[in-house]
Amino acid sequence: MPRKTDVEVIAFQQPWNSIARECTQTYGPAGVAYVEISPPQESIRGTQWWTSYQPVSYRLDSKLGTEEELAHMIEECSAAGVDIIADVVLNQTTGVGEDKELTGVAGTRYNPGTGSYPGFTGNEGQHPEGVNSHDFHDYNNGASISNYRDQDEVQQGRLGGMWDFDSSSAKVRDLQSDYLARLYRLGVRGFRMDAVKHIDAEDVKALKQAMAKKIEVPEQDIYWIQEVIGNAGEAKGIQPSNYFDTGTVTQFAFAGAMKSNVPGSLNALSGLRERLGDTKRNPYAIPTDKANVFVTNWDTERNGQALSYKDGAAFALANAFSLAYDYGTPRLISDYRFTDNDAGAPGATETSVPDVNFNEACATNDGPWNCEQRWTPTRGMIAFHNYVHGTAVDHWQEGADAAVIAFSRTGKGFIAMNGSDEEASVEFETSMPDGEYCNVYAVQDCSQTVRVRKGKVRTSVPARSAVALYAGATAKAHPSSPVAVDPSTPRQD
Ligand SMILES: [Ca+2]
Repeated sequence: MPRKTDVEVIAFQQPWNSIARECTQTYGPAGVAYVEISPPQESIRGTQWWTSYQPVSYRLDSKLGTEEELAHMIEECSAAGVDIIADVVLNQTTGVGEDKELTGVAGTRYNPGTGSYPGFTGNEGQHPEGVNSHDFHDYNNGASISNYRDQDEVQQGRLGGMWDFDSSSAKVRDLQSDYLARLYRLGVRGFRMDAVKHIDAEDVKALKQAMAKKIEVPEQDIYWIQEVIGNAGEAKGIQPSNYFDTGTVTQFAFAGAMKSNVPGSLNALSGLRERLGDTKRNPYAIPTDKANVFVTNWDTERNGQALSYKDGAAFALANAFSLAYDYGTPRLISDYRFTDNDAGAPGATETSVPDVNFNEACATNDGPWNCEQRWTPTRGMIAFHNYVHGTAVDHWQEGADAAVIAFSRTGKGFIAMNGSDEEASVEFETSMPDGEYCNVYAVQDCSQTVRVRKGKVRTSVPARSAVALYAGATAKAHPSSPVAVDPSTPRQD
């Protein structure tokens, strides 16, 4: 059984020391391949989470930890079999503000009025002066983006009033590829490229080439996940297909499909892979090998366009679908409770986020951290995903209720999902071999098993829950667990 494949978890706004321990305790044993960290570079001060998206220098000294702690986390995670993906913010720096010296979280000075950011310097002493107003676009006298049908405006205008790097400049490219190369040399093995649709695809290509040259790794071997939205109402030049050459692309339409159809109309997810992935059919499609697939991220859980932890059991069910189905690279999130959209991580100050002891934070399902990485269905479905990797979806079936579906992964896995509010008695066919298997969605100690007899599964699926089986999880072969259900798991209601 493969220990890991391609599963990614966003450790949103979590300190490096906390992530390091969670790699050993949870991510590694659970079979997570990558943990995506929030931006590691120095940013503006403030308690809000979005301060991480307003960088002021290339110092690896952020609210989440120091460069030393970052390096230590990368080492610890790597030893646990988990690679780190860094969130990288290259489109913009801070909002344009008053002509006044301010300091970032690590003490670097900048002036948001004049556009002076002396902390953006090269790795080898080049560009010692940092960047100034000439290194930013000056589109339409510094106007903010308003017309998303105009490619130049989206890519050269200011995003919400923030200074927009001139990505076509040789100096900016040298600085930015230096930063990426430095992260790579520290051991970072993936890059989540923030706001890439706001950077011209040709500039993105040139940047990746420059990075590849510096680290002497072929471009196609450098893992980039690019944030592109794929809104059909926007300019052609900012659509996902423009960025396929430089890596995978975020598939927001998958999150939209989850929001629309989970839990009540799971049957409408039939053929989703073709609808979202077949570029011959849909000009905004993202082929499976280019699609980064998620139920939510930190933006969509705040703008109402996706399910989130607030949806409890339905959210767990949607995450299970993303891991059981065969489309794209799955990306989960580990986040915290919020009512105020701006609120930073629990206990965040202007300059730091306090260390989290996940053993304590995840001992209940109503604490300030949601602990999705520890939920029993998350662990079970990651193992399922890794086990069935490379097989196709077959035996797609629908129950009498539109909220009940089942499908198999050829010869290796079976899932029946019930999004309705009533328990469902089901009988489905499967391509799995006959036998008795652990229901890994419901329990992690194999205390619940389901039989496949003559190619059929006859069972009952609780409301807003699932029965998930894979051929590697039998009473004999299943790894032991001291608990049936992790205490952080949301209730099934
Ligand atoms: Ca831009």
